[in-house]
Amino acid sequence: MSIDYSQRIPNNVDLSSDRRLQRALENWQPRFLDWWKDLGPDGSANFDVYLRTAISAEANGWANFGYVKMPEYRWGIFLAGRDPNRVIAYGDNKGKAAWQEVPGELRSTLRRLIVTQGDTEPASVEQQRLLGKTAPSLYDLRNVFQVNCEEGRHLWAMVYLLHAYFGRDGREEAEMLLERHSGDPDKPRILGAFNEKTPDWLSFFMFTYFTDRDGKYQLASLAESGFDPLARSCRFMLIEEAHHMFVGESGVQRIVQRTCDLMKEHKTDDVRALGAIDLATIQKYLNFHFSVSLDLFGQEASTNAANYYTMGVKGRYLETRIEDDHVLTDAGFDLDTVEGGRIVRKTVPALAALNERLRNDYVEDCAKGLLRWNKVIADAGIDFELKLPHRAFNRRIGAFAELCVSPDGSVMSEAEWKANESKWLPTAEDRAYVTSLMGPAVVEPGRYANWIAPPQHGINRQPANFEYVRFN
Ligand code: BYC
Repeated sequence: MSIDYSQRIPNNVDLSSDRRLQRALENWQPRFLDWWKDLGPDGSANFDVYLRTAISAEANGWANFGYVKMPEYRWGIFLAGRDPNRVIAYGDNKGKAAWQEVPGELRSTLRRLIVTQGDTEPASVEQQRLLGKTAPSLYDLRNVFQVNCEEGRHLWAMVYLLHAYFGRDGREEAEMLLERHSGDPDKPRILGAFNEKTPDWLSFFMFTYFTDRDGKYQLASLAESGFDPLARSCRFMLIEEAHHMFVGESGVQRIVQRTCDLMKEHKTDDVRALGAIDLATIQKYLNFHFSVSLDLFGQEASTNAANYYTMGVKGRYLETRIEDDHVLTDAGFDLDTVEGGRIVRKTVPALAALNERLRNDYVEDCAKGLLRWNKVIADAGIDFELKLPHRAFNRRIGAFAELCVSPDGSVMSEAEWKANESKWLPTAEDRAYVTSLMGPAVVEPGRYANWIAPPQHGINRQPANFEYVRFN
């Protein structure tokens, strides 16, 4: 079904045929806008931003580019098309028709997953709300705004499901999504990484590379859900998510490029003296964001994850392409865990290890960007390699949380770890340095801050000096 933009809430779910639901969402809409005004991109309400807006929920030709004032962005409800023959691909309900309504016994489980997913979306907007003040270019400013608007729409996607399928409980949960706030000591966001700060653009690019990539893997698993409206919501969200990860990967790459250019030109490692970010600091930020994002996959051994799978509410990454029985009751899975204070390899029941399996898929994907970043360094003839830290490094969730482990995987005493921490994670001084490079925003079209290289291409093939944001 095509998207109806004539409605107050654009949608492709025939919202006007359900007056009660439409009214309920129209009541939530002003609260969302108030939240956007208070906690969305700071001071941006009057800017004209060159944004893409979805015009169709299919994979090709879905976006339309044009200048939009962000509070007027057409947030709406867009689900990927329905396959009337879709069956559940795994678990106890394998082979049964996908559910169009929520099965009673799965109600609280599904609601909880949808709320956890929904909670991350406004959280990330809150985390990024001040970045516009220090944007390194109009191109980057436009990109953070695009990401923010789409995260806002992802919130709409989950709020629609809560309102449409979970009655009063769902409406209450939708309210709560606007009441918890990132870093709020009394009402924090649900997952750890979404209460961290995103105070500078290196953090932002690392966040969109590593944390949005968790989004990709979680959304892909929920896109396998037996609850078809959730699966279809996530399929469309995944299309939007790809741009966010591109922003992260290319952003880090441009910083690395600039650093390498300066190292070569001035024949020095000391690029801080030249106002750029040294490779060692980039590695520390990478260590932080990777380890915090690994926590988002949950415990290595998780009965929750086993239950989600067996019940058919959350599958594996690309479930239907995996060749096995899709039931997993007899299967084993090899993983690293902790025994007697040491990291040991063990075979555990595959069902219990589904979080770890998804984390493996994620780690493999993360490594690809590093290959590209390292190619920039190698092409400059510089002897340095960015590395993903060991998965046990700096963890708060799961078996490794109890161990002190270095980035190369050595287990050590807490005292030894603390003595080395400043080599592995950004120190207050590193953060102060990176912050000192930020801002004020570079607003001249085609100009870039000193610490980052220009992008290779413009958005929607626009020229290098394109005016992506007009301030009015
Ligand atoms: N922080 O059995 P376990 C995105 C809790 S990002 C705090 O392993 P499970 C985006 C857990 O809730 C994707 N608590 O849990 C990116 C559980 O609590 P209870 C977001 C945590 O359920 C960028 C307990 O520990 N989507 O879209 O298997 C920008 C036991 O753990 C954490 C989703 O996450 C943590 N890191 O796995 C914008 C998908 N980890 O039961 C957006 C939906 C675990 O003891 N969520 N706990 O009270 C899920 O699938 C699961 O909830 C999780 C956790 C994978 C997160």
